[in-house]
Amino acid sequence: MKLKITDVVVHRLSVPLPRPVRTARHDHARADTVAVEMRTDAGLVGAGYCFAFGARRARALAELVEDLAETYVGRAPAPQARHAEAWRALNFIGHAGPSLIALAALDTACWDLAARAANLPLFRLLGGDRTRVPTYASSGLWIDGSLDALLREAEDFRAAGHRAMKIRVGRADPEEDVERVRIVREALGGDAALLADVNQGWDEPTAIRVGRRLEEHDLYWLEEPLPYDDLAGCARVAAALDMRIATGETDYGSAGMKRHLEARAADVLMPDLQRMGGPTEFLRAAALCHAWQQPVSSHLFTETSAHLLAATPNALILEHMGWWEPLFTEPVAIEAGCVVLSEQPGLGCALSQAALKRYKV
Ligand code: SMN
Ligand code: MG
Repeated sequence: MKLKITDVVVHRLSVPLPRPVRTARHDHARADTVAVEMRTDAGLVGAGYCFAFGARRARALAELVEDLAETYVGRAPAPQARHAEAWRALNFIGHAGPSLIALAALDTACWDLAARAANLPLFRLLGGDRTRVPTYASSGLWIDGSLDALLREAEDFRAAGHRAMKIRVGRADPEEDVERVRIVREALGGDAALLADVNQGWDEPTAIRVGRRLEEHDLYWLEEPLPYDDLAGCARVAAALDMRIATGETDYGSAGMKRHLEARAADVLMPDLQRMGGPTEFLRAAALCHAWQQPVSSHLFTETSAHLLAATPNALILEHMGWWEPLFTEPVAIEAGCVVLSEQPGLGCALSQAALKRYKV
């Protein structure tokens, strides 16, 4: 069956966060989201989204999505081919920043469509057959929570089926970071992992000094210790510390991940689906990591990243961020520390029409 994309509907949404995101770098209460429905003449619909913190920034993204959608409409949902054309169209304004973020929504929707057209879940279309991907809870343990709140959230995550979770560090007083990590780590006991994210909040000497204290508390990894583009500094931190260092979420495209690998910036890279420009480049980034014998993780975008990691042999762990769950007809299923992939075609979930109305701006 030859399919044709007939229409791309772009929805501007404001999704309230259950709790404001507070890290060494973020303080936001809403995810300003651009959702895409890619429609075909056969009635199949593919879904994708991208987002920014800030309504006007999201409006700019929506403009770019509308513009790039022209390279998809009237064509077959062949994601590699459409991505290559959109990439060429972006050459002048650049292959980083909002260009790639906007492309990600379309590339995701196109892969969803391709899998639906093949009547396969996306991870099977990509050649995977793992139906469970280890995951960690990320929608909480923010930098500003009280100790009581941290312990309650950790309990809630465990009750939801998680066996790993991420705390944010990088407070003005690093002694408080060490104490908060110690207390949460102790409360979790032996069968749950704790990750810590600095969100670029330290300089190199602080990262090495505080990192040494934190590694006494058995962290699964320490994330983004330095400003994201200080690759040489991050490499020195990774070499100085025994625990895993993860980074990469803030850089763009597989070229960004290549720079990280060449600099040996970290032990694990965590490409962000929208900063990659969608699944096409995410998979290239994962393959580059494979060639460098490095594990790969993910950042946000759990619905899609779960499929990509399920089809990636060097995948380590998936970030579970529940912010966009209200947009979809099906929640992502979690059991015993893993996301369980659906056997439904495509992403296994669709945008909910009621949610598109509720969150419309
Ligand atoms: C993060 C980044 C952007 C928004 C929210 C949270 C954080 C993470 O760095 O890794 O989850
Ligand atoms: Mg992070």
